Amino acid sequence: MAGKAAAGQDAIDRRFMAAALRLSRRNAGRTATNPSVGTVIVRDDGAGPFIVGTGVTAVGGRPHAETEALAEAVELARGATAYVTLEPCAHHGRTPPCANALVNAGVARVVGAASDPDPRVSGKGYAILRAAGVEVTEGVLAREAAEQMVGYMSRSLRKRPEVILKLALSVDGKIGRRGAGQVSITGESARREVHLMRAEADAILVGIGTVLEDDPALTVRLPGLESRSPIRVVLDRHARLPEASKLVAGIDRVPVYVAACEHADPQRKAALERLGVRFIGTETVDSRVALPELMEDLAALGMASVLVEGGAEVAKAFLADDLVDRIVLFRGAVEVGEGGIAAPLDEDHIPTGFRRVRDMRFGDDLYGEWIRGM
Ligand code: AOF
Ligand code: ZN
Repeated sequence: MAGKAAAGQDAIDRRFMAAALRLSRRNAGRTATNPSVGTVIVRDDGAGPFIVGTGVTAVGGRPHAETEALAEAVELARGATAYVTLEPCAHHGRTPPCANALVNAGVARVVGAASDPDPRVSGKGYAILRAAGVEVTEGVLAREAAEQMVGYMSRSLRKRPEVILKLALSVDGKIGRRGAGQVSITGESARREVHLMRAEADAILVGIGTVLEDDPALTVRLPGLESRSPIRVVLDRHARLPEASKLVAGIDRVPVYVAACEHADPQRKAALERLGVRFIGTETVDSRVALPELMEDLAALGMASVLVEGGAEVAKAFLADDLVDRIVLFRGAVEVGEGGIAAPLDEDHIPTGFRRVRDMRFGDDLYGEWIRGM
């Protein structure tokens, strides 16, 4: 294709890939250890392109997106173009390879966004397609796809989850008040946004200080999304987690992991274990839980993204270990005043290497988001 026609096809490809990426978000956070992939199958019989099948990686990770979309398109997939946000798989896992399924369905062209770093796939998916005579275009909206699947990419390539640091700052730069329990810094719509962030993460992490101060439940409490609460992780080197905490109370519905050090009181640990608490990450540095190793442990458990929600010391530790990939700051309109706990960072003190990618407003609260390349 040359000139105008190629440019036209380019625009069409980007449009349908954008649709596939939007679609893939539907199951984000619910497909571990698989990424949530989107597939859109498109035909053009001369009167312009139209969609004949769509699919998203199913909850739990299987079936894969391509299989779902092909099941919808059936015979109409013959001669069509499939837009996939991730290179189609090439391995016989618990499902047959998607690359073969696309070939068998008679798909004429496959447009892919991100390449799959999984060594069982990496390049082989596209190779199967090409060997069967399918036209392949790689890398359409690749950056957007990689950003959307950053957790999966991080877990595959770095053996650790994506770490998102979220902080809510009062107008006077505080994140709470000592001895005051949970202080409301942001309003209702910002709270809903935080719950959405939780729903898309695989784990939420806080320090024991926050648990003792706030007794948070750390669950998703949005109508319809209650079942999407990620596991909860507490940095608690002495295993001080109270048996009567809300975290323990909700343990049957959402697991609680405690990262304690090997010197923690074995009786405390046993008591918590009897209540269902699981212990991880016993490696320590200067008698603190070693965060890089803990992140590796979480990745090994299948966690691709961790939302760090507090408090100040925990945030500082993650920043000091250079483990933060994304920073989200909410700036509320409330003043905390006397006794306030100073925020570990603010909009004017974002570490170097991060770039601002989003600015939003939730009611009276401001939202800023910064990311750093992997
Ligand atoms: C696809 N389409 O929708 C997804 C893919 O355990 P399995 O057999 O499901 O394989 C997991 C791998 O499959 C995962 O590491 C990644 O390479 C790929 N994910 N591939 O063709 C999909 N979710
Ligand atoms: Zn597949």
